[in-house]
Amino acid sequence: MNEAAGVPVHILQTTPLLPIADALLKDRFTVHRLWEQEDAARYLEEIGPGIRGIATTHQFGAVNRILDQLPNARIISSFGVGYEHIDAEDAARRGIVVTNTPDVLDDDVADLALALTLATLRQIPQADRHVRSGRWLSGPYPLTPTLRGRTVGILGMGRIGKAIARRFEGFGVDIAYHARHRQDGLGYAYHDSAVALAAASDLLVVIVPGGAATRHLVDMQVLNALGPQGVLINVARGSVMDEAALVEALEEGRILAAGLDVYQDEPNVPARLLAMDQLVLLPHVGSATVHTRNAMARLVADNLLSWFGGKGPLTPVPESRAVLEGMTHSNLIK
Ligand code: NAP
Ligand code: 8YV
Repeated sequence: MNEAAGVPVHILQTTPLLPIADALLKDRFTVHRLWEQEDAARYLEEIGPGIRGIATTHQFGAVNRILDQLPNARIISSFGVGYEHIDAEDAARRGIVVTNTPDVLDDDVADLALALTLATLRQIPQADRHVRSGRWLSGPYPLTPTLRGRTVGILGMGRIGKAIARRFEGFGVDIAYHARHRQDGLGYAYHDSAVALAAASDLLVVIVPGGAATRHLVDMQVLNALGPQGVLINVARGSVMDEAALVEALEEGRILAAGLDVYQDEPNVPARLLAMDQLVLLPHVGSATVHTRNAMARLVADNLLSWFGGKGPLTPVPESRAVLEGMTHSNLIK
């Protein structure tokens, strides 16, 4: 219910969210659950004009494809910090604000990046398999590569990149980075391209956003620059990585090993990656703790509650600034 106006506010929810978000949304809005409809297209025709806000997730994909049917929607609240599945500029042209869920997931994603790094270098899953399979009875596990003496290159020095860098500081390694801009006051070496960063590093952690601008930013040139002792950790998006080049680089020993949380075509992982033992493969679980996923789900709901309470969005994406500029408090939710 929009308490100010005393009329129900209709929200379209494209995909399931966690119970914490369901409860908050149900309490205040009339929620239309698209994934439960047998004929989604027909359902949208019926209820579309009445919809004023959208709650969505990465799983739904390109939400812009249904915006023509939602002419009165003014806000898209998306689960996840990455929002490359939404064309936020197109939304802005339609006068629609987009929100995502930054900050609340930084620590868990950074923890996972460090865990994946150590698991890859010290071959923790492989060593676990050595014990479980009984092979320890026939001999010790072989010696592994190390973090010691490595320079860690961080590709992307935003919220999560900084949280990862802070954790690596505790491991006593040198840290370098590349992003579009050099940041004043950061005590890490800046490199002006991904290739230059890889050449200066022997462990590359990728944490830039996905989308067209970063597609295949990590290509064969970057992998060659990382070198035969180099290790790649990707906790960003599969699209950032030229996956075919990665397979080739690993098979040919152009780099030593990799730890991956994300893939080009999730949940499909190429058989050639699955076949290699110098890889640690995770199923996109960077933020996947109960604590963090609940915080993300709550923020999806809170953005809608704040907007329809006339207080504006809590965490709008940069492309939505143009929509928000010029809006006064009184016309924020019109
Ligand atoms: P953020 O604060 O926006 O930081 C992004 C960083 O990437 C910034 O330093 C930015 O550069 C840099 N960057 C953007 N485009 C670039 C380009 N074309 N070339 C080089 N650098 C570029 O984002 P965040 O909150 O840290 O999140 C980063 C990404 O992590 C998300 O978008 C998402 O895809 C991914 N993620 C994955 C998981 C998982 O489960 N594995 C979980 C959460 C997030 P400037 O500083 O110069 O602007
Ligand atoms: C989520 C993520 O798992 O926030 C992101 O960008 O990649 C993850 O935290 C993903 O968005 C789930 O849809």
